[in-house]
Amino acid sequence: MSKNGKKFNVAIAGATGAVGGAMLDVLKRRDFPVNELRLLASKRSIGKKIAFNGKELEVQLLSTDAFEGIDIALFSAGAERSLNFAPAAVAAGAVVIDNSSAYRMDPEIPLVVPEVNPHAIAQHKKHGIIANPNCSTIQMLVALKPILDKVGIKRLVISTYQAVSGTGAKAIQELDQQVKDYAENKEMKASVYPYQIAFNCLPHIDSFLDNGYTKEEMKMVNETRKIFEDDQIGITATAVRVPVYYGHSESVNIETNTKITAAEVKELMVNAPGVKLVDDLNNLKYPLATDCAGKFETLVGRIREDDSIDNGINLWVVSDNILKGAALNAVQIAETFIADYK
Ligand code: 25A
Ligand code: L14
Repeated sequence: MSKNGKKFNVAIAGATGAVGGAMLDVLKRRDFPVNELRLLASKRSIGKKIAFNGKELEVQLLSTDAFEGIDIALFSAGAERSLNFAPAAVAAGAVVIDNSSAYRMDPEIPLVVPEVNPHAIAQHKKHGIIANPNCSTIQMLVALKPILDKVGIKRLVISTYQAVSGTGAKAIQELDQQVKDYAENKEMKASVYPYQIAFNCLPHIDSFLDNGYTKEEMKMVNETRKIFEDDQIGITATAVRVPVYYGHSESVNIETNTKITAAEVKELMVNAPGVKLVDDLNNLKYPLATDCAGKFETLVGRIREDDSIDNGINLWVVSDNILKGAALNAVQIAETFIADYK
């Protein structure tokens, strides 16, 4: 993976969070060529010890002078921290791979899914930052890329069913607590979300905008157009939080430019990088959130033609939002960067 066995000094900003913890795991699982690993978080976590490759590492404060000697800085501590500290990491000579929404729509900053647009990484040279897309967008585009290349895409109608882990560790605890309180006949308290999330569906992810959509829904519209380099694709989305811990599920209705059959789409999915076809109705095989947790692949199934239009296809797309939706995609960007763009 590394050129000439070279190893890199890697920092993780937000190392104690749901995504930061997964970044550590993914670096290990993919045998990323790490020399020094520096774990950074807020005051709350300073001194906390985390094991990596047999060594106990102490969490240090995320600050402007925390990046000396770092080659690659993976950020997942929220947009505000990225805006405050990514420039310092770049000034110290690191390339920043940012998981927040801070830089995604900046036209001078590449927004990358390695299976889809690895070539965009070349633009890192301008600002030293590469943005990691929104979780729901990443998994959808991994499934759509082969269809885009084969027949073109005119319009997408999306509904998402998103896990609480996307909001971070506190939301995982909130669902846990509500389920326990329900079982014990106690009152359920909501603090991370405005309403009870246990046994409920909230059509509300991130904040509302003036157009009536949520930011999460508009991320899918705008980030898809940027990554596919096509402002003409029609896209409309409804993003829903569901009481699932790990794994986002998505219903994706696609209008293609020219006809493609369900059988042809299945064939494409068998060969698509990062995709696992799970579509065997006779044996009740279809993608499930409970099957995607901990896996690197995006599961695609329920592939069928939409007969209400000339060129329509429906997909059900499921992936671990913390892995392909965040930590894995970030580490894959780092791998592509060191292999081809450093
Ligand atoms: O700000 P945003 O953009 O809205 O993002 C909100 C959160 O979404 C998650 C991530 O939460 C992020 O902070 N997230 C972001 N992108 C995501 C994506 N693509 C994503 N989730 C999924 N997909 P998280 O809980 O996973 O991680 C938070 C990490 O950020 C560190 N951090 C926060 N503020 C910081 C900071 N680091 C430096 N300076 C700051 N000012 C945070 O470290 C964690 O690593 P920590 O030390 O603050 O948290 C340690 C533990 O404490 C818990 N905790 C967090 N907040 C509180 C808290 N405990 C009590 N009270 C709190 N207010 C954390 O859960 C962690 O376990
Ligand atoms: O990456 O699920 O823009 O609450 C922000 C909110 C990811 C998920 C992002 C959530 C996200 C998220």
